[in-house]
Amino acid sequence: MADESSENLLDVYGGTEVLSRPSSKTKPPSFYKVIILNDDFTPRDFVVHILQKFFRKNETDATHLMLEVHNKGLGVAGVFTFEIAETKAYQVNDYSRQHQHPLKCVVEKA
Ligand code: TYC
Repeated sequence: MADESSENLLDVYGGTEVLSRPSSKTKPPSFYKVIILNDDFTPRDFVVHILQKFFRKNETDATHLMLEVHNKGLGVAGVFTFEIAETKAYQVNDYSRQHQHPLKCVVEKA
């Protein structure tokens, strides 16, 4: 992907350099939810640990979210730009597998 700064146009106007960019090329970032799924085997305290380690929740918020996921089947751990969401989901799934737990995260457009 081209560096954003390389797309800037350099205008020289009255001795002053002005950086400008065609407004039609700019688009707002899209956001993606990292959704954590319930299962019957992952220990509750491991889920709380995941929410603290990868999603920077405090223990109270992590415990509330873990119980919501346990009761409803799924919950939103966080909302991020695409690459960060994909990386978080990959890291959680990998870490859970390394610890022999079936806990899974998925990514969905917000
Ligand atoms: N249902 C699990 C249990 O009873 C706990 C759990 C909560 C698992 C949330 C996954 O995303 C999850 N041990």
